[in-house]
Amino acid sequence: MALLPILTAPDPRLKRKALPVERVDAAVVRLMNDMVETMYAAPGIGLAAPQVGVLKRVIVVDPAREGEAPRPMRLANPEILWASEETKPYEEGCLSVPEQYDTVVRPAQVKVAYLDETGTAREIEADGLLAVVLQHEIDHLNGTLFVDHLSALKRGMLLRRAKKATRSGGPRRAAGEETGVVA
Ligand code: K1U
Ligand code: ZN
Repeated sequence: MALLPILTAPDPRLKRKALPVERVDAAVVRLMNDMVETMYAAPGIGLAAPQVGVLKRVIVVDPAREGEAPRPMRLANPEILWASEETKPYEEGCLSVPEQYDTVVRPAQVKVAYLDETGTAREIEADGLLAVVLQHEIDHLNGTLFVDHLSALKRGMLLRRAKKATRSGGPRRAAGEETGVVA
C-alpha cells in the first residue's frame, strides 16, 4: 500500500467532475486500499479519489469513533438514490481545505447505491455521521467542496485561511520542520 499526496484548494483538479469506474479491477482495488491508508494517516474519516488527483468515482469512508474498531468502506460509483427531507447541521472539515471547519446543513438520511471492492452492487441506508461523510465525499466526485455550501463571504474567508495553512505547512509538517532542524 502507499500513502498518496492530498491536493488542497484552490487546486483546479478539485473542481472537476470525476468519471465512473467501468469495472472494479485490480487497479481500482489498489487505489481504494491506498486511499484507506492515506485517510487513516491524514487522519480523516473519508477521502475521495479527486483529492489524491485521480478523477475516478471512488470514495472511502470510516465513521468509527475513537476507541471503536475500524470499519473502512470502499465505494465505487456511489450514487444517492434517496435523501430525506429532514435536514441536520454538522460542523464539517476537509483534508483539502486544511484547518477550516464550518456548519453545513444536509439531508439527515440518505440511501446510496455503490459497487464494493469485489465489484458487487450494494445499497446502504445511512444516518448520523455516516450520512454526512458519504454526502461530503460524493460532493467531491462532482467538484463540490463543503465551502461551496456556505455564503460567498464565508467561502472566501475559509479558502484564504486554508491557503495560508497550506503555505505554513499545517498539521502535516515534515519532521523537524517546526524547529528548522531537519536530520
Ligand atoms: O473528505 C475529506 O476531506 C475528509 C473529511 C471528511 C469529513 C469530515 C467531517 C465532516 C464531513 C466529512 C475529514 O475527515 S476532515 C478530518 C476529520 O473530520 C477527522 C479527523 C480525525 C478524527 C475525526 C475527524
Ligand atoms: Zn473533503
